[in-house]
Amino acid sequence: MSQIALITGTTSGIGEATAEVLAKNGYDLIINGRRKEKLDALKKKLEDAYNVKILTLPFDVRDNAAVKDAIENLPTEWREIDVLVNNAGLGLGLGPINEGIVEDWDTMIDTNVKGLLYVSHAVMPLMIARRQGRIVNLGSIAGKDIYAGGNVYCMTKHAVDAITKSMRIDLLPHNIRVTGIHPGMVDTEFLIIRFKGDSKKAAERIAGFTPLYAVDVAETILFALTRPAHVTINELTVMPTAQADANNMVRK
Ligand code: NDP
Ligand code: 8X3
Repeated sequence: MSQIALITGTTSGIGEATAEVLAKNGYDLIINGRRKEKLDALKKKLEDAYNVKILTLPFDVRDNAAVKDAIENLPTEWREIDVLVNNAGLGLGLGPINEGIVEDWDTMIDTNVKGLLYVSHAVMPLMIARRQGRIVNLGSIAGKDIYAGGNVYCMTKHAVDAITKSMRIDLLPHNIRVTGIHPGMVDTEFLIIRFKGDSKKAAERIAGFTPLYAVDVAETILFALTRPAHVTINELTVMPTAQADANNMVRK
């Protein structure tokens, strides 16, 4: 029987690429994001290309009532979730903390931290009942290092790192394996969103070196998921070759 993976934030970037890589490898998918039309298009694309089933589940991860409702009302055949990929997230702004915008801080904390908790809280009981499951949390190099102007985004990703480690301990008796994935810079819509549509600033951030592409991260996730049952990948940090850490890179 095929495994079922629920991936949050599949309407672009790493989530979309992960959906494609997992579909190609035979997973049936529950795909989430807020942009319903993009979810519908992805469902069609993946069902046409691969022999898998896809359920679209649009909700805002910040809305705990919507998250609970969506998971509690999953059709019976979709309730045995084997894999949860907590991917939905964003950065907003890159500047000194004293110039930060409080609404942006709220959005990042509500999405990257509280959203991940809400979705996990709804899905964990389904995994615990079956004594099996995998949770993959998208952290970042920003959850391992701090860089100038990263402040609140870095804080949210440090929180993801902390909660990933906590989950691993608390879910150990339930046979649920928990993996943190920590990418360096990836060329996705993330950059445009971070700079609020300023494509020049977004391009500058990855100028002069080859960044990661979303598929590179998706394949890293697949690697973690395809280890034998007795092996858990606790975490993987995946970087562009030109980037050593959050603060050191070579640009041409
Ligand atoms: P994208 O902007 O390309 O994708 C983000 C995805 O998250 C979209 O599908 C978006 O869908 C979804 N999303 C955002 N907010 C919500 C919400 N409130 N509810 C549901 N879905 C939401 O970015 P990436 O693919 O680059 O980012 C994915 C993850 O990887 C994030 O957690 C990010 O922090 C992390 N990451 C990114 C790196 C990078 O350099 N790009 C590096 C390291 C980590 P929609 O708008 O339709 O809701
Ligand atoms: C996104 C990567 O280095 O811009 O998480 O923070 S970085």
